[in-house]
Amino acid sequence: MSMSNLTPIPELYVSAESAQKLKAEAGALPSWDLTPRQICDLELLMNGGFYPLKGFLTEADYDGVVESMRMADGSLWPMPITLDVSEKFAEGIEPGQDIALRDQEGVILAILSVTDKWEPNKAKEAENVFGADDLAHPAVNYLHNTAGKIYLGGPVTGIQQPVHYDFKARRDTPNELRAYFRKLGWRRIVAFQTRNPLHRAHQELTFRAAKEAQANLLIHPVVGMTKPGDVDHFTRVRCYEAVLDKYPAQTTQLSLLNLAMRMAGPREALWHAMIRRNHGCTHMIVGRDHAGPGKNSAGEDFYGPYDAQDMVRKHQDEVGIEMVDFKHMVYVQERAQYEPADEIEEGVTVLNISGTELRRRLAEGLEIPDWFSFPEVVSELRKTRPPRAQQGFTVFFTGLSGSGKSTVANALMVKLMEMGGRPVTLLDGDVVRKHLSSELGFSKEHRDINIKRIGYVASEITKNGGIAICAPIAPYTATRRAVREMIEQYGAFVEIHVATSLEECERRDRKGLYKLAREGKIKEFTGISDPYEAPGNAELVLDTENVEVDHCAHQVLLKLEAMGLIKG
Ligand code: PPS
Repeated sequence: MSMSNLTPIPELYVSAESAQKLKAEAGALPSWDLTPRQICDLELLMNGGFYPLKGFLTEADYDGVVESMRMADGSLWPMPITLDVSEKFAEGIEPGQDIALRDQEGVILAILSVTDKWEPNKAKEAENVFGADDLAHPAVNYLHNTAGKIYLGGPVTGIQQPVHYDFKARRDTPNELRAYFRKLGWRRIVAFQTRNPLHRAHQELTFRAAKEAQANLLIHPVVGMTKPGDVDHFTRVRCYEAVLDKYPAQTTQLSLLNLAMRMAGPREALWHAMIRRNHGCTHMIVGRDHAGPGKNSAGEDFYGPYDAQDMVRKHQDEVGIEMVDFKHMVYVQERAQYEPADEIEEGVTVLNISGTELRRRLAEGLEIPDWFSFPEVVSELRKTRPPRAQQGFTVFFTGLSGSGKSTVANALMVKLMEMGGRPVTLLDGDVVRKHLSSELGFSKEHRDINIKRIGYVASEITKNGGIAICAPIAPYTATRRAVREMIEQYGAFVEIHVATSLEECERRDRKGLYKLAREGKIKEFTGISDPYEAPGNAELVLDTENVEVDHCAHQVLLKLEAMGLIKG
């Protein structure tokens, strides 16, 4: 790239005046409601973050990018930026047509002039771009299970930026950052890409990297979409702001990047480097296993630890950004300071706290020493991840009709209320069917809808720090798993199989339903004329035969205590 790192970069926006006019005209076009990931991609396309792209990839560009990281004209680009749509939507669209791209509230952000429409070979895209067609990779999973079947490509005309309500002052377009660097006279700028909270080691390594490159530092965290399970960006930005104060004044800037990461390791690192170049940076720190997605389905790493560094090093001249090695910093107890791990002599005491250990300490409310992180950062993390005994959670009873789910669930609720501390809600099968699912019957489809509604309410309760106790039959394993996944984003999911046998339930027949079911007067009755798939991985299995209700509820309390969810 011949242009200086600080001259303006081409954007895809039209003038404010034309935007007004286009927007009015675009109302009549077929319109596509962008997904959250597509909104991230579109923002960076329009503001020059994805320069030299001028729109969503055409088929020829896509083929080249997937095959060899080169577009049809030979220019380097490692990541397919494609507009995936449903088959149904694609049926009505032909090349030559314009479509309006809308955000999730329906605001028109851009116009796509469609030149290409095709069905991609997703298995090939997965193999080439992500290294394996393995659903354990979050982007491969997205490709097969979330993305639409058809891709549309063509140039984009930008009308307006996606709206953000959070941290507005910390969001900068490439040209805003370039102008800022120009104004401050910054010529050499090292970018630090991150999706995690920064601790002291990161602060030390980034500062050292900037010093060694005789450059200023840009902390450039991703706030668009990161790896599922990461600390949410609201918390992280409050942490970054606290860390920003620790750098010498005027050396360092913080700016938020609305990127949707793919966790594509080497290709992703190169993509990150190009994006940082577009934002006016001259250097970028690349670490071990940069943008790695974790383990594949065979339990091995998707990429080699230095693949990302090799990739960026190989292309850095062509991109116009220099890679800076990420120095692994460790705390040397004797000297009470951080030092690069490869410069430390034998015999000194090196301290470290792994990510897993940090999460354990947060979950259990244990000490996190000052040498490891800044107190302000720890306090933000503690607010978001309070100890387990203060977090919300869900207890999910499952079992046959008449197994005793409701009785034990009621006893548990009373005991938890007696202990106090968190609000408790009981979502009993019968209660739910009265208030949430009164229109539903007992077909597989209706049972699934019913359980997913319960799961949704329980996940909201869990998110807000309460205790949800659910007691439906929930006969299907896959549906219970879906509910577990929904809830585990926010807190623990404790599945309890009330394993009273069918014979015993039928013998008790408390509601007289089994008799009616046997007579064929109730259809699709669980255990008689409809299946019950017993859980294989429940946290607890309760046998209620010849056991007091009180004792069953007590067993649940002991389990909750062992999991750290309540204090004994
Ligand atoms: S499910 O499968 O989880 O959606 O069922 P659930 O919402 O828990 O509702 C079960 C209660 O509905 C009564 N009932 C039936 N159960 C099973 N199969 C059929 N066909 C049926 N028809 C009515 C029954 O009283 C269940 O209550 P519990 O408390 O489980 O005995």
